[in-house]
Amino acid sequence: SLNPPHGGVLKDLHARDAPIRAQLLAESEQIPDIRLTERQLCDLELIMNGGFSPLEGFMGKEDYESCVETLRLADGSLFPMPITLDVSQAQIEALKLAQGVRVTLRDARDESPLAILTVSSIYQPNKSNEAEKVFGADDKAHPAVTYLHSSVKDFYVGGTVQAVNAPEHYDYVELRYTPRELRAYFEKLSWNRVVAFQTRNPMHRAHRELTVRAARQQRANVLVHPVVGLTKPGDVDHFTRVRVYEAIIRTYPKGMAALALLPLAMRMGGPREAVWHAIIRKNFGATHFIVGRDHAGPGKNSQGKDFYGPYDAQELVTQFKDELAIEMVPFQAMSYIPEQDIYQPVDEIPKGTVTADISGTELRRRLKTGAPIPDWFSYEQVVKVLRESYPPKASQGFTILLSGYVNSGANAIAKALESQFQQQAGRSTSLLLGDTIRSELSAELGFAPEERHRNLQRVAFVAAELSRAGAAVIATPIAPYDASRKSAKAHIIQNGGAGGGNFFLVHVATPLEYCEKTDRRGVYARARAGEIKGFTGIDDKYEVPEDADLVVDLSKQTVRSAAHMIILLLESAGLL
Ligand code: PPS
Repeated sequence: SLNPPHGGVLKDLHARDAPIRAQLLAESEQIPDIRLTERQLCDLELIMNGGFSPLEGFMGKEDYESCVETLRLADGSLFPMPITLDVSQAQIEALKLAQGVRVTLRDARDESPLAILTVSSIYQPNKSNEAEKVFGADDKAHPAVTYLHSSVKDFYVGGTVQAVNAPEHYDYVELRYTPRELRAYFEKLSWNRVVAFQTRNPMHRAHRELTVRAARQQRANVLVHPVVGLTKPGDVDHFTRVRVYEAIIRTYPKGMAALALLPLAMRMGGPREAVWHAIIRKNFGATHFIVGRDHAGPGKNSQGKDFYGPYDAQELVTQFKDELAIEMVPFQAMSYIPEQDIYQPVDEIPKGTVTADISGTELRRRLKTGAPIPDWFSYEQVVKVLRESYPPKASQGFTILLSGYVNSGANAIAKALESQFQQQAGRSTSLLLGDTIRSELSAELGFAPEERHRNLQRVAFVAAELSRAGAAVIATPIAPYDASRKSAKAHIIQNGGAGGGNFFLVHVATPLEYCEKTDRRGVYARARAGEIKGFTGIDDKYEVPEDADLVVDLSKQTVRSAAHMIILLLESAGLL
């Protein structure tokens, strides 16, 4: 039969509170409420469905202190990760939080009531101590420590919760199983021995081989149980990863493996996190749990050293093995042996054998350049999914900002580029000409510094949206201010594409006299005559960019040659 939950009883609060749910729902509308952060939401979901058994709420002062200092709750049961609900002083006052007070915990996305918390204690954590004890160092290079100091509010409120609604999910609903559902699934298939595999990364053949191997060694089935809550900043997004897992699950021997998604907010807490992960998998019914080398590792600390030793996690899980009652299976690093076309555990490969590996860095490089990713490393379907989410440079969108005086020729260059891009199939091209933006997006704005700034940030917003969708964007506002250009650039890099948007600043450095001399519309004449006030170059500044990727000048070169220089710039960046 299946592995009993941690502490013996599955704390399925939805089932427990079902008989009084209508009453709780009615009460939830009458009492003060707290809107949960993303992380609190993940935690609450697992508190309510029993994934965090034996917890029945957020930790009160005693449990918290005991957990931080001893990895145990106040009653002695093993639970290594503090699960806390942080609030501000202002919230405490506004909600009149005090022992015995009941508050509704709401989903911030749709305001729906999820649970009612009965406050047992309100306390101020020592964050530095929490960082030291739980994560090993009060070092901001650790993502959870940064989170603790910069996002976590100053007080914790502890208390048990009563379940009203599970948080709603709209993605991959069919792959989300509660502990109760997963247990029923295992029961139905007579899966009495289940090896759970934790992951926050795309899976390739080596992962498939090591889990198959673990399953065969243990005569067990495999549960691929990836985290889709919060993982390490910079990870591949879970939408992409789940498509990868769906592809990889089909490569397992028939009937061996199942895929279920875990809405966990990881802390990257290494050894403590590994013990926590084991507890969670036990609650979901697994009997075995694969613990990786540097399991849930946060990377390097501010001294450039790893936060935890490579085997610390495995050692800590082993140390608690009797209490955990879920068997630790050490992750066996696998290497490919081309000669035999098989994967073997690295520690079983005889010295001198030729092996092949592709590192994470090398994989990212190949995705970027579109270089082939061999079948022995991954599966065609997996690579296809990754390439869709991380298109090679040649199919990524980009933004070119042509900045310069009025009548610098930026528009002519933009139109020349548009023709050249249209000649090459593949991307759609968007021209954001200065006057189009002014009439379509910024009609109410004038030319005061703040308004010019706003105008450029709107350009950046639109450009980033289009670039992310794969378009070639050419924008030609004057963009006279350095700080405004820099924030536009930052926005586009941040939002203009999966691996970072592509942005180029081209300074159209046609001199003012030349722009003025060739101005057939007479705008400069009107500015000189004082009919237009605060005109760029006349009585408003143009800050020459120090950070242009390219400088062109139509007093010295033709539109064709300027456009060609831009084409060569894009070509050298791999975009054409
Ligand atoms: S900015 O600084 O980037 O917001 O300027 P931009 O949006 O490119 O607007 C330039 C067009 O507005 C006309 N115009 C002025 N330009 C500069 N300064 C002032 N005070 C000003 N007032 C109006 C300018 O002639 C540009 O029009 P087009 O038709 O594009 O040449």
